[in-house]
Amino acid sequence: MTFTRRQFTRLCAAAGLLPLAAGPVRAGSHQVNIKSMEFIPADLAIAVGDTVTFLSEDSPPHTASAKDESFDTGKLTKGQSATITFAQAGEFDYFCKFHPSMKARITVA
Ligand SMILES: [Cu+2]
Repeated sequence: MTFTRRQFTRLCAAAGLLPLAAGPVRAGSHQVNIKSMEFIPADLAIAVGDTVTFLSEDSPPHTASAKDESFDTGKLTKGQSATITFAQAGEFDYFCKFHPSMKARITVA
């Protein structure tokens, strides 16, 4: 029994033998919820290149603003979110500009 090239390719694909095209490594994505005047989680460890989406689920407006000014979500009202990409390693302390007692940290390694 002989196979045409097309049949052979189909057979291999069906058997899962064809290597899938290797895509770029996908950066991780994380979420910080802003709720009851808190960033949750308050301490988050991520990898360089990952993204963090800050989602407000709180009635008062909030921001997630880096102490070193490396990022700032701007004002987020309930239901709004902002996504930040962390391209540099380091420890990033951040706070809410409206409620400076709200503090949290993202560690990028
Ligand atoms: Cu706030």
